[in-house]
Amino acid sequence: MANRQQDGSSILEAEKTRVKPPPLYKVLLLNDDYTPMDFVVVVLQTVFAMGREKATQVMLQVHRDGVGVCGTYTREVATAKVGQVIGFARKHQHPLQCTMEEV
Ligand code: TYC
Repeated sequence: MANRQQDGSSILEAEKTRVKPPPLYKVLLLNDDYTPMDFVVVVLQTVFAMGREKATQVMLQVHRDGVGVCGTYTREVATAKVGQVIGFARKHQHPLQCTMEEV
C-alpha cells in the first residue's frame, strides 16, 4: 500500500483505525405515584444541572407520559448519574426510578 509508514502501517490504515466516537446513552426518568413532584425537580436541578423551569417541564412530562429524557452522556457519565438519582431517592425513601439506554 502506498504511503507506508516506518512501523509498517499506512496512512489509509491509520484513517480506518481512527477512534470512533463513544456510544451515547440517554438517561431516562420514570414516573411513579409516590415521589413528590418537588423532589423530582430538585433531582433534575442537582444531578442534571437544569434550571428550575426546565426541571419542572421535564418532571411534568415524565408525570404525564411515564418517561422522559434527562440528558445524553457517555456510558460512564450516564451510569454515574443513574446511580446518583437512585441513591438520592433511596436516601429520602422515595421509589423514583432512573435508567439508561443506548441512543
Ligand atoms: N407522579 C408523581 C406524583 O404525582 C410525580 C413524579 C414525576 C414522580 C416524575 C416521578 O419521575 C417522576 N407525585
